[in-house]
Amino acid sequence: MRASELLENLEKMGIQTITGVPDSTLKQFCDGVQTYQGNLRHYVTANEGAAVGLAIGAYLATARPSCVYMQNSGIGNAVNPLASLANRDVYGVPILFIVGWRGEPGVKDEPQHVFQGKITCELFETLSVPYRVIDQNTSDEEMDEILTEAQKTLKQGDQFAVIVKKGTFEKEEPFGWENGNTMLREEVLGHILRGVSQDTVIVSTTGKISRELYEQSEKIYGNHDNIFMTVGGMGHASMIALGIANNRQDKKILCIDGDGAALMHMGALPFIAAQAPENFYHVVINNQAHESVGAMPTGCQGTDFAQVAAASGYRETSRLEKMEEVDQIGSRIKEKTGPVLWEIPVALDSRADLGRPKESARENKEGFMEFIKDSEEK
Ligand SMILES: Cc1ncc(C[n+]2csc(CCOP(=O)(O)OP(=O)(O)O)c2C)c(N)n1
Repeated sequence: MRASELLENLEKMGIQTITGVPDSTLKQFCDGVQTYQGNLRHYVTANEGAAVGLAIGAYLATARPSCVYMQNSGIGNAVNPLASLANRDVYGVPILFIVGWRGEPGVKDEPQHVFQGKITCELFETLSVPYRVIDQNTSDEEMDEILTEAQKTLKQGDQFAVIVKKGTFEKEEPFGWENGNTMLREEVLGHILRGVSQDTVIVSTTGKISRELYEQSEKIYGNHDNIFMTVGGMGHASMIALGIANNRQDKKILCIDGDGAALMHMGALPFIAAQAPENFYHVVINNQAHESVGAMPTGCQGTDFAQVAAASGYRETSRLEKMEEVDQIGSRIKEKTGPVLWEIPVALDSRADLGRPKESARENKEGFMEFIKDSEEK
């Protein structure tokens, strides 16, 4: 199936707005959305619930349904506005969902996708959202049938979901763009690791940042026990780091975030600032994109995270544009009182042969908890 054909069909259904958060299963679809020549308005929102909000507003203004796309990990973010606003027992707002299915039962996937994958269809059943599953064998006629069924449901003011299996969409011309930055994310992470003392507790965000940190740490130190990888729960790394910081004031805690993840639950910044944890340090690796899932630009490319953190009340913030400045992070953590945030602009590149953690998520949790245990407890 070609993304452009599906998008044309959505337009024929009266859809004018398409909004969501990118996904790896939907990478080809997302590339197609970026390069689509038709008349759809496209927005990448900060999180999936925000996309539902935008869809509700667009409906109120135009009486037309919108399309909301997401990875199934994002269903949780969408549930609140869906159940308590869009549902027919409240306002009855039609929305067409396109959902990438990671962790489909029987298909090998990463630990963070297994349970979410298992409950994906059940969740839509619970939400009273009828759905159909498509894959690479879905024919044009079958797709027409599905969209006719969707159209009927939308006309009644209800929502409909199309759940997309891996490999459904044909390869598109990738949406090529540059962000103008030159430092490579993986090199920046290596430099941070070399600079910080090994007893620093690191909490890293969802996606390739954690995978690159893992590999760099294994390469430099032969272990990764001081790193907690937030493999799922995108956007929550900084609150996890805060939870550790408040309970272990004898340790320095460094959260390594992505711009897309920081945007997803941006309320964490003023909250962290209000708690004023003196042992909390925050890095935002900013490539203006969701690089891990295909490099679609975030919808907030101009955001200056250093300024946002400063306005939120962080004790100190700055933007580090040179590797020599990145090298100073370790000594600054020693000298400075938190919360401090450093924004680091990086290019869009990543290695094609980047690996994944070899241990199970539970093993990694246990190694990490052993690492942060009080030395007296050990
Ligand atoms: C709630 C949720 N939505 C979407 C995803 C899919 N996803 C995984 S990593 C990622 C991109 C993260 O972007 P950013 O934080 O900027 O880091 P980058 O990949 O650019 O280094 C996305 C969208 C997810 N895991 N969870």
